[in-house]
Amino acid sequence: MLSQAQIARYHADGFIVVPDVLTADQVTRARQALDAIVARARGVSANTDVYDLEDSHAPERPRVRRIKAPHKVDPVFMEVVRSERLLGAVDDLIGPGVRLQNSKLNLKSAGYGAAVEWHQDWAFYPYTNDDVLAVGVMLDDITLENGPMLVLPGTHKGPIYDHHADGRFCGAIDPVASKMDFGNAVPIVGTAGSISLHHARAVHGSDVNRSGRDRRFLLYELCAIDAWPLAGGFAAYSDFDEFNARILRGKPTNQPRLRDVPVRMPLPKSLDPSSIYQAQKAVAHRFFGVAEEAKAPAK
Ligand SMILES: O=C(O)CCC(=O)C(=O)O
Repeated sequence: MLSQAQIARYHADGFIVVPDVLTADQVTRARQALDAIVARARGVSANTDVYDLEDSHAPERPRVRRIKAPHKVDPVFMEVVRSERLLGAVDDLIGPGVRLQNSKLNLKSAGYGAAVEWHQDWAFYPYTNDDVLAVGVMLDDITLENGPMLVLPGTHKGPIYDHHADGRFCGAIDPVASKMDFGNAVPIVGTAGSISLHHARAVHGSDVNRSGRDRRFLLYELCAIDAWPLAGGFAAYSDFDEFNARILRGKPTNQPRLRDVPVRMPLPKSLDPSSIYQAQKAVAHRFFGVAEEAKAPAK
């Protein structure tokens, strides 16, 4: 599926964008399923197993920032991750054999969609080896204006940064304390139906969507079958049967492959492990803003 140049670029930078992976029909059906799920958020007043709500959400005027595990909510999201072209690209980078850990759909709605502070996915879910990546499926055209994900090239080969605040995991890198230079971050842009693939150790984040266009981004967390969760990842499976049922290609194994990889445990857990947005509120300094419109109404 991928060219040698694309594979080399992924290993050098820690991410690539591949245009036109989904069919137009798949994009349409994924959007329709998403619209139906969001419509059901009317009347919901607090975060659930499905909805992560913006601070400015109100039951009569729903504002959803993330659908949690959409592959469990509508079959189209399982169909998308199983599609030959998508899995072919993943296989070229971490195969043969791949397991789905989880999925999430960040809505980043026009005008207020929440930022995600800088972080490494690996800080949330370290594994026994780092053949672990996330596929981002663009359900809208993503441009510089509507809050694209930003990735720092080469950071997948570096350290795991501190994602703790006051001794507790918060899922964000403090931009002041870390003294990191975010100046050369690369925006992940493309047309609807394109995908990105980023290494679990790559530092990334994204700003508020201040544009007039939604930026719906469907993410799948995927790993080599012989990569075993050390922390975090186990929460995505109810038991060993589900762990194995989530294999998309290849056969189960009980022999993890161990590699010399840097790990910091995401412990003690954040006060709200079910929401990256809530967890990141604990970080001492933010890099990205909060839209005035998105703040919780004064009580
Ligand atoms: O939606 C985005 O731009 C950021 C995605 C991300 O890093 C996450 O949800 O963990």
